[in-house]
Amino acid sequence: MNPNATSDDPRDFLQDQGFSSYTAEDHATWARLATRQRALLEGRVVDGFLEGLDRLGISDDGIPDFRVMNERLKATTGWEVVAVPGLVPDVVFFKLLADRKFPAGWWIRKPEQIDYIEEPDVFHDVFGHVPLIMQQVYADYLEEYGKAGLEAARHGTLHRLARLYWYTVEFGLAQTPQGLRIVGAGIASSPGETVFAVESASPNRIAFDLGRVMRTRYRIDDYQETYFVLDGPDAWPRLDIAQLTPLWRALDRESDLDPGDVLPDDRVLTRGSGAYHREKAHA
Ligand code: HBI
Ligand code: FE
Repeated sequence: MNPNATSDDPRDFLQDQGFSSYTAEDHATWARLATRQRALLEGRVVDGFLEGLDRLGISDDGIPDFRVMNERLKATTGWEVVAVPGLVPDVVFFKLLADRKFPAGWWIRKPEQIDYIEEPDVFHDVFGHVPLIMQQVYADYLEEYGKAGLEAARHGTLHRLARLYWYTVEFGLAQTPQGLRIVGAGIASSPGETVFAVESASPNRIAFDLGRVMRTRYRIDDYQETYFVLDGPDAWPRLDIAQLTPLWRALDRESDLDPGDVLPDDRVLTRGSGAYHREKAHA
């Protein structure tokens, strides 16, 4: 898929978005996804997300032009979206984030894949991820995540960073004065999970704790059994390298947790019924 799979130089993976090559069908796919998602997100996503979409000029009409979006993004938080062909190696991903560059797939799913794709496309990456990068605290968190990732690569603790990303950037929720809201891009770009994560009685919703999250395995094949909830829409954790190293050392003495586990020390906001995954397992 990429020109040089063993390279850890980000420059080997960057491409041009090729904005003028999108077809009318490509733009129509974006329009269908964005229109549906924006309606579902109203009242379920943090306000900053919808503000970010508007301030970036991300519309329901068609795929955004990265050049236009980047002018606004750079002026606001100093970030930039760069086009990549698909998943890039972990170290490349971390280097880009540490340099305030967000890698986004430039391609878009085909109409027959409208609800399921295996690799992130421009809809997931741009509609799902980029709006919150207009918020300073989130922009700083992502940069710190990239720097922590480079450190984790040296310590052999990449899996802990991947879990943190999964349970915050992809599948995070946040407590807000208006109630529970979505902050994760994996939720915000999925119609089914947008409703499930906020409203279903099935999943656990547990107050975010850095060490707890780094111990917890996740499922990539279905909705999450547990969501971790930030204490506010801006309550992204600080990732201080000096504190992460001893944390990783302590976690190595503890067992990993399964996605549905609930511990006596957890601050449980909703104890899930587990019904959704139980029914699937017996189907
Ligand atoms: N590459 N393009 C892209 N997008 C991602 O979200 C991504 C990636 N490479 C690695 C990765 N994510 C994660 O596994 C890291 O957070 C560990
Ligand atoms: Fe993603």
